[in-house]
This record gives sequence, structure tokens and C-alpha cells, in this order.
Amino acid sequence: MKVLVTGGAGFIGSHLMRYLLENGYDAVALDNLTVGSRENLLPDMELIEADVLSDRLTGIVAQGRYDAIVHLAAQTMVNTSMDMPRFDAEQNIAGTINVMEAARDANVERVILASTAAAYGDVLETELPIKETHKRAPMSFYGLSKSVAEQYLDMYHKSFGIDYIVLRFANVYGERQGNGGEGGVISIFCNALAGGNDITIFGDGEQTRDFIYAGDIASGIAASLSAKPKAANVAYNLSTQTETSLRELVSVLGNIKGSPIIPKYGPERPGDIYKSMLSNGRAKRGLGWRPMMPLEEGLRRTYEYFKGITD
Ligand code: UD2
Repeated sequence: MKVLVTGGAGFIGSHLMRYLLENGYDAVALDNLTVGSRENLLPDMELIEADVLSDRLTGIVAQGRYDAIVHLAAQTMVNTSMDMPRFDAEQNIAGTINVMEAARDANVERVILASTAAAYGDVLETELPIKETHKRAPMSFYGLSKSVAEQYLDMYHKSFGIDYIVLRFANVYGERQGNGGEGGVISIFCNALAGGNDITIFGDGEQTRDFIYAGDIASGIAASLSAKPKAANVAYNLSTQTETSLRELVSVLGNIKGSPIIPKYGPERPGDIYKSMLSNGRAKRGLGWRPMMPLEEGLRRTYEYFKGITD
């Protein structure tokens, strides 16, 4: 199967490219290299340097004769979306439409879209783990643009017959995640600890997240590529369905580092949700997928990666 991975040189894309090539797929990355980088990929991986908003996209997709597109290229930062809603919409909505137009023109059979837990917005703790049938009530332009992009895929399916699978990711972590604005708490903590710096917990540390290793996201995407048509045209959460508090996270990182970590504490981040966990039953049943990476092992790999780049 020949697959085009938009955002293929980004954090999740780099895990997906490795997984697809190791599992016999013919995978090509497409990336504008603003957030992603060539170094995220292995030397023999094919990379097309182009933007998903480019007029060249249709020609690139037609020429490549792809069976499927995995659309990861996006503006992924909640804060950026609040500062620049129009930029966010251009990247995430217009970018998705451009990908769908290219898919339509070239008769690509299936498109997989990376979506997010942010599409659900804030939910009551009693509603955890969040199921895919839960209403979508985004609290940020990022959650909104991804939610709208999901609806575009559905409309393209109904109008032109292109199969799709939407994957709503929980909190993804792993090697090659940015530790700046787009980074998650795990990459920020691992980078700081690897460099001998302090970490700060915002709030009481009892907040929870559903942390999933990027390699497990990659296997979930591959399962979506090969899923039967009857499993398509629907959204799946990709998550561990396990809640981990920040205090627990820091304790596991202490085991990995080999010495206890004493975090600093700062004020709760405005707009933060407190508890988060996504149900993964539908993905297990529909895609025959399950997350395999134990948190401690995933954290060890991530810590070692940051140790490698800070040494
Ligand atoms: C994640 C996604 C976001 C969106 C959202 C949906 C990432 C990076 N972000 O945001 O794109 O999908 O979920 O709900 O995956 N924290 C600290 N110290 C730090 C950094 C963070 O205590 O130095 C806390 C932070 O206040 C929060 C928790 O760690 O309580 C997780 O923060 P995050 O930015 O990793 O992820 P989240 O869930 O806010």
C-alpha cells in the first residue's frame, strides 16, 4: 500500500514513517519543514518538501498514485489558535480541504485525519472515559478547527465516496516531540531533567492525563489504513484509557533518573482541564488495535532521547 503522510517529518509523523516502513508499507512524507525537520527522519526516507496549502499538492498526489493519505500536518497548539484563529483555521480547515481536493482529484481511496481530545472540550469527571459519541464542544479554536475538519471528511465521504477515519488522540508523548510551545508536559519535563534543570508543576499535581506513546499512535494509524471499509467513516479515540496524575508522572521519572525529583509548584495554568481520559474500546473492537507501550518504558525512551540531545 502506498501512503502519503502529510506532516511526515514532524513528531508523530516521524514515528509513523518508521512504523510504516518497518511493516511493509510504501510511505512518503510530505512536510513544509516549519515545525518538522529532515533530522526527524532516517536518511533513506523519502520526503517531499511542500505545504498542504500549496497549489502543487494536487499534482504531487496525482503523480504519486497513493492508495491513502494520512493527514497529520496541522497547527497543533491551543495557545497559537487563541492568538491567531485565522492562521489556525487556514492550516487546519483550509489545509484539510486542500488535501481532500487532491485526494478527490487522484481517486485516493482513504484519508486518515489526526484529530484531538480538544474536540470534546471540557467534560465532567463523571463522564470519563470520554466516548466517541460524546458531544463535541471545543473550548479553543484548535479544538474547533479540528472538529470542523472532521466534518469536512464526512462531507467528502458522503459527496464523493472517499473513505475516511478520524483519530482523536489523547496526550501523545515520545522521542522527537518539541519541548517548546508545541511540546507536552512529558517532553518539557524530560528535557529539563536531562539538562539538570528544575521542573514546575502548574497546580496541585493531582490533575490527570491519558498519556499515549507516539509509537502506539503509529500502530493505530496503520490499523486504520488496513481496516475494512465497514470500520471506516467514523471517529476513533486513540488512548490508553488510563489516567496518570502529574505527581505519578514525576515519581516514575524519578525511578528512571535514579534519584527522587522534587518539583517546584506554580499557579494552575488558565484554561487547564483537571482530569482527562479517553475511552479506547471502539478502537480495540473496530480496528483490532491496542496500545502496547508501558508508561515507564515509553518515558525511559523519551528521557534517553532528551539526554542524547542535551549531552
Ligand atoms: C493537550 C494537547 C493539546 C490539546 C489538549 C486537549 C499536548 C502538548 N497538548 O493539552 O494540543 O489537544 O490536550 O485537551 O499534547 N504542565 C505542568 N508543567 C509544565 C507543562 C505542563 O504542570 O511545565 C501541566 C499542564 O498545566 C497540564 C498538564 O501538565 O495540567 C498537561 O499539559 P500539556 O500541555 O502537556 O497538555 P494538555 O492536556 O494541556
